[in-house]
Amino acid sequence: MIKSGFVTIAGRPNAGKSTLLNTILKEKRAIVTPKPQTTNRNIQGVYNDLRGQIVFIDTPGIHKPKTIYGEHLNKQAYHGIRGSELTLLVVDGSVPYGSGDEYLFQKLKIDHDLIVVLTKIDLANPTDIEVLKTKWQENYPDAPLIEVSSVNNFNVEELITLIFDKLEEGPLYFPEPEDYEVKLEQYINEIVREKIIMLTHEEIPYSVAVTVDHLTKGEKKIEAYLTIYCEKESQKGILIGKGAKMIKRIRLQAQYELSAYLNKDVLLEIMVKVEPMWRSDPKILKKLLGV
Ligand SMILES: Nc1nc2c(ncn2[C@@H]2O[C@H](COP(=O)(O)OP(=O)(O)O)[C@@H](O)[C@H]2O)c(=O)[nH]1
Ligand SMILES: [Mg+2]
Repeated sequence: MIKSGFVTIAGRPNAGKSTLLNTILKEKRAIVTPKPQTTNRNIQGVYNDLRGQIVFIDTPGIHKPKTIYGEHLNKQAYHGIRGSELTLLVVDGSVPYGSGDEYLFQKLKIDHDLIVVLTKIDLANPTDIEVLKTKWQENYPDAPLIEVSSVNNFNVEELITLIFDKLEEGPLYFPEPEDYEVKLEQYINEIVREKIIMLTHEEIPYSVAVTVDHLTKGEKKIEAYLTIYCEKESQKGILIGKGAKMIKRIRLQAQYELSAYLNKDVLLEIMVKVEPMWRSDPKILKKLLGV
C-alpha cells in the first residue's frame, strides 16, 4: 500500500520552514522527484521513499500584516493550508512564545490534521522549551508535537514517519522515481544484513554479502529472492543453524520489519551459498555494487 498526500509547511517568518524542507529532502532514503512541472508554484518539493509520496507546499511566513503585500502573503499561506490534507506548523523552538505566535494561532483555521514541529532545538534551552511545548500542546491538544533540528538532522526521520502515519493510501501525484527499485533492493539488503549481524552475534559480520537476485513488486505484496554469500562451510552452518532455525529467524524478522515499513506483505526466499572468493567475483560484485 502506497501512501501519499499534500502537506503544507506553515509558520511565522524565519521559523525555519525552508531549512526544514531542505533537510527532509536530503533524508537517507529520500528519492527526490526533480522540481515537478506544475502550475502550482507553491509546490516546493516532492519527497518519495519506499512508503510513498509527500508533496510539500511551502508557504510565506504568517505575520501581522502592515502592508497590502503583507496581506497578500498571508492569504497565500492560508490558501496553501486549505489545499492540503496535513499541515506542519513550524515553530522556532529557540525563542519564547510571543504575540506573533498568538497571532498565528488565532488566525489559523485548520480543518485537517496538524503536526506541531518545534525546530532549531539545537539552539533551545531545556527549560524554555518545556514552557513552549506546554503552550503549543494547550493550543492544539490533539496534535502530535515533535522537536527537531534541521542543522543537526535530529528527529527529522521521526518526523517523516509521523507524516506517513497521518497520511492515507493514495495515488502517486508525480511519477515514481526511476531509482525506486534500486532503493528498494538496497533497503531489503540493509535489513537482511542487520538481522544476520544481530542474530548471529557478529560471528560472521564482514565475510557475508547479500544480493537481491529477483524482485517482484505488486500493489500489496513484494517478493524477493536473495542469496547470502559467505566464505566458509562453517559460516554457512551458522547462518542456516540447527534444523534451519537460524535462517528462518533471519527471514521472519526481516520480513516483519520490511512489511511494517513498506505497508505491504513481504515474502523473502533466501539461499545461502559458500563462495570463498565472492569479493573478487565480478558477477557478485556487479549485483552488489551495480558496477
Ligand atoms: N541552529 C539552527 N538554525 C536553523 C534551523 N533551522 C533553520 N535555521 C536558521 O533559521 C533561519 C531561518 O530559516 P528559514 O528556513 O529561512 O526560515 P523560514 O522563513 O521559515 O523559511 C536561517 O538562518 C536558518 O539557517 C535549525 O534547526 N537550527
Ligand atoms: Mg522560507
